[in-house]
Amino acid sequence: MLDRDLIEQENDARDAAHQRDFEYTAERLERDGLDAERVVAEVAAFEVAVPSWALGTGGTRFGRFPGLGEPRDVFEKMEDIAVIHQLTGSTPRVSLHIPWDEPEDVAALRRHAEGLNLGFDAVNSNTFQDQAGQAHSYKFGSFSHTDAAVRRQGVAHTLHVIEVGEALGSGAITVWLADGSNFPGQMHLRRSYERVLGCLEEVYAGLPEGWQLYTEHKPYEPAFYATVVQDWGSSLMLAQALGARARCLVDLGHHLPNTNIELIVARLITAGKLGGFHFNDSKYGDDDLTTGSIKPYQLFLVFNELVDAAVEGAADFAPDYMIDQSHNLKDPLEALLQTVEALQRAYARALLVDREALGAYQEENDVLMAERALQTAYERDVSALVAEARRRQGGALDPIATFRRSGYRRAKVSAREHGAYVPPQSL
Ligand SMILES: [Mn+2]
Repeated sequence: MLDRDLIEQENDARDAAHQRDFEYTAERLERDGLDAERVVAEVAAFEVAVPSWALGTGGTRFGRFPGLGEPRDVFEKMEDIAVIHQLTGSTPRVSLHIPWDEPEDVAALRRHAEGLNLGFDAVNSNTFQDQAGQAHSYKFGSFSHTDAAVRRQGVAHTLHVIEVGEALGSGAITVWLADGSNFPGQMHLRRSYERVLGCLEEVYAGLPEGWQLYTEHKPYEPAFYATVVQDWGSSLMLAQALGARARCLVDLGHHLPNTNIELIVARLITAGKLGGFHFNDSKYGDDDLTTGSIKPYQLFLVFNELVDAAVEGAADFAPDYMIDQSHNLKDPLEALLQTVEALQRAYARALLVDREALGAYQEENDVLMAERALQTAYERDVSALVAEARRRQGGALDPIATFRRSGYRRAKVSAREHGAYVPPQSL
């Protein structure tokens, strides 16, 4: 982990300028009746989980260009996440993927996490790849497979993932299925869905006390004609059929171009079925780019719905925030620091929406002023607010500059010289 003194020194060097920026921001907000301290406190309380698979360089089907000093196993991935948490104060949990992160000694992994001041978020199952020694292939599906033996194998794996998660102190499982077909006629559209529901019912029945099940939809890839859980409608039907502890997970990259994602978020909130998020960004498809890098206004509008629901005390509203990205070109650790900052900024701006005024404009059908209420919040400079929130959490005013100054990656290049870790392609 990083030396605490280094973070302090880096913060001290920026302190005078930061104080001036913060005071100006607070004064500017006060003039509009907004409270900077409230935003700082809310952003400081914001938490997002980091997926274990985002710490190594990702790849595409065409190739992968790994960087040096990347983590070789789940223990080293946890060390990198601990550094992100040190610098941001916002990533206290890791989301594991089984079997990629299958620990030989679960208790040892839990002790390792506790030593790093980390916990475990939702665990993820994998029935989209065949593993060595596996009896049946998922080539033609897992939970939707026509052969009951394949379905039983998929359910048994998912229940095993839950068991591992329970031993680690996790409280949720995310199920994303690659099941689907490439050609019309290949798969019976209704029966394949019914088989998926049947398997999920078995998984749901095996949920430990207090656990949640998240169903994650995705429109296409690897199934290019029809994916069984392809949209939020299918995901909502599953969650509603399963019961109160099943909810929908929204991966921002799992929508067709131009989809209004904030509207989907609003619908799922109304249904009491918004389970959580996989944050990332995309231009064309499931690109898994850095959150907020392509459509920052959309990210703000999503957070606007979340803040609105929280303010109104929407029922069954407690979404779980996770990142799901593939870093093919950037240093993964730096990209994740950038991601946390993008989330904090979007959240801070959403907190600065004048909701009373917005509600009045909506009632009066004052289109321009209603739109401007959102744009005004989006255009505010929240840099000093999120920096202050990070510092109050023990983090860095400038996480990326502090990370670069620390020499952490250089140190890991020699320490992790004999790397064997091959991260997966993007999900
Ligand atoms: Mn995802």
